[in-house]
Amino acid sequence: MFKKIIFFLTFSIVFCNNISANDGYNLWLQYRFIENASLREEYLKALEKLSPSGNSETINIALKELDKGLSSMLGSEFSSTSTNNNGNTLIFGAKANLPEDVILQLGNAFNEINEEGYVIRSYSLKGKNHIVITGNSDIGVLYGVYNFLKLLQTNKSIEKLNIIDSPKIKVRILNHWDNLDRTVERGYAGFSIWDWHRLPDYLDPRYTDYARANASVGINGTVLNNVNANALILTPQYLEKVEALANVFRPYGIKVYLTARFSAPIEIGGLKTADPLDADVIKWWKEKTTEIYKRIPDFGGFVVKANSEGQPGPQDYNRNHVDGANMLADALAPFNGIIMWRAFVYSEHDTTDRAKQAYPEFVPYDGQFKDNVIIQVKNGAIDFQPREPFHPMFGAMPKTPIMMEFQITQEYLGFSTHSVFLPTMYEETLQSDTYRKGKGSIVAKDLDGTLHNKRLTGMAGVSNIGNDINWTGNPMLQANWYGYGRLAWDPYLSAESIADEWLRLTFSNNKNFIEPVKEMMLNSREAVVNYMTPLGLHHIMDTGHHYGPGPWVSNLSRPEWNPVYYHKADSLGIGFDRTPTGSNATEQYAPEVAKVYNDLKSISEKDLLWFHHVTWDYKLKNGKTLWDGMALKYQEGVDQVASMIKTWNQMESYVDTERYNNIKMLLNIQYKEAKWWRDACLLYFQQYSKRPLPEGVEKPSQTLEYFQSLKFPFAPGN
Ligand code: GCW
Repeated sequence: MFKKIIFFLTFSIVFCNNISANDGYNLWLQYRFIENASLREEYLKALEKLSPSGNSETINIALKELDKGLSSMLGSEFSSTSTNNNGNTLIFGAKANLPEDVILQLGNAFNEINEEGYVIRSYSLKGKNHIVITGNSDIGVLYGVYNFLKLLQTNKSIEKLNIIDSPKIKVRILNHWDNLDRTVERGYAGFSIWDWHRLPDYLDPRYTDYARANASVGINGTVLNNVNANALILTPQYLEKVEALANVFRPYGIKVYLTARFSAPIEIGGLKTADPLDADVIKWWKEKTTEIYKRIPDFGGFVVKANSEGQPGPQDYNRNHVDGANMLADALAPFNGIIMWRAFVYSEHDTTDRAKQAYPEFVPYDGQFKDNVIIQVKNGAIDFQPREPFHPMFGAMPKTPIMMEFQITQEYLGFSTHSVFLPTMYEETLQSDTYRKGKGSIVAKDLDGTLHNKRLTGMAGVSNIGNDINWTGNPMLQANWYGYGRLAWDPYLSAESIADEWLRLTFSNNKNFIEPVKEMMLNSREAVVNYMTPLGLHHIMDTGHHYGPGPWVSNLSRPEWNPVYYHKADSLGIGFDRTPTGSNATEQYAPEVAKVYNDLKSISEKDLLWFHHVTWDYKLKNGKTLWDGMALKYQEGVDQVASMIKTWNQMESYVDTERYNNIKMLLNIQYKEAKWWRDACLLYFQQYSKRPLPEGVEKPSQTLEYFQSLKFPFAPGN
């Protein structure tokens, strides 16, 4: 008996270790051993020798990654140091470093890719079958290598390869809302990964792993600090630390950017003003920029949040966004740096409809910004809600580069406890038709420059990364970092393909796992919309931290800080009238779009209460009254989470115990909170609708007073 136990324990330790311990740190770069022997054989045969061309740090990283990935997937039979000159070879390097006979195999391919693109091609020479991974730059090669490894990770054939791919967007960047004290604004995965105190001398290996993960999905920039900026980041004491990070990231093709606090000339420069037209201010920024480039020759540039939520900006001096952005752009231009000027302007002055604020501050100035300015626009006109119609600025500034700002961290979507797959939401915005140049003028085309022929293009994602061991506070949410990166590379990708690929890389290639979990992911965003803000409701989260429901909040000093401002529930009905009978925000869209939004017959019910105030008895398309339909949507959201749990509970045998349990516990919290949202919102709105809950909707477990009494003084991310 004793022997049996010993045997069992040894067996478990030796053979089951992999399955039980996986903290998620390796993200989608799991490189699981390929169990299928014939597939492994095929790969081994094709990879008898690795042959790097060029000797930059980037090419060494590519070699190390291949070694790591292939040894782990193919086991001890694979040798990265084989000198077998007669074997089938994987050769990788930039065009400039490839041997002539290999270049000949590539024909026109180099003309079809841009500076960061790559080519993966099979070819035969002297009776051997080789594969070449190449590009116009070493970074292109590195991207190619990651994509080649992905083929093996997803068990694809590598026999007749001919892959040509380039990023469609130039600036593919993460925005960290990280503060110098390591707190993270709207961060739900622990503290900041930047250990400012120990930088520059202590280089946490996480910095390298961060760069590696980003490079593997094509992200090529990072803004290290919060848009609610601290000017100290621009002082020598911090620039030295920024420089150390830039040195780590450089060989991975990642540029460093910083946020620039507009009042920095006063705060750290000793000037009396930050007026963008003041000669001393202009000089200060030029000198500051020069100082930065001395340390970081490939510094990317600045992001600026100006005149929004109390941040300083050019309007403090009666100047406008053009004056502010162009002044900084001039300072950066000699070094090829760019200014990402945010359009999230949310000032105290216009309270008729917050959704309308940005458009008049920017659109009339189209064509006046310098070439190295790009306007960074959130996906919707309010603020990262579970569902927002696309921002009317997309497509509306033909002469001004416009970049997307998506939020990867889930400020309004349940924090990192809720498993919401965001690429579905990103896809919805990217595919939205602006009609600015007729039908088919989708947002993605404004972003990749093809709609209006723009040179500078970009996409920013507000990071969900923290110092949690699994990076994102929930292994499922790694998919949002991954998916964001993939869409920044190619904004036309489908959320479905991203989910499929991510699941294979991260967990398993088994279709009994992939199919149900993929479906669960693809439905998860609609679920959160349903249990939080169905039918176009928005911004009804609790004050400040935005955790949980707070539709009753009405006591904050500015009208548009209060949820009641957004839902406008009264005895007659609910919703924000943004049509010509209301705020007329719809006039900011192309006429074709405005027409659809204005008309109750044509508007999608998903956006109904965003644009219309309708009566409680308004008939929905399914014949139900608005009240009944809304209540049923809340219930549907709860039921969707229940079904996510059911799906996940059947996946135990495909996932390591650690991640399985981790996700399971989080889904259970999500379920509890979905019910909380449903009950609190329905009880609150019921005071106005004065109608009973329809059949099929569960009775609330608590009173409205109870829900209103809940307080969360230490909710994270605030
Ligand atoms: O969504 C709001 C957030 C703020 C954030 C702001 C912004 C960084 O509540 O925390 O500030 O947006 O995007 O600037």
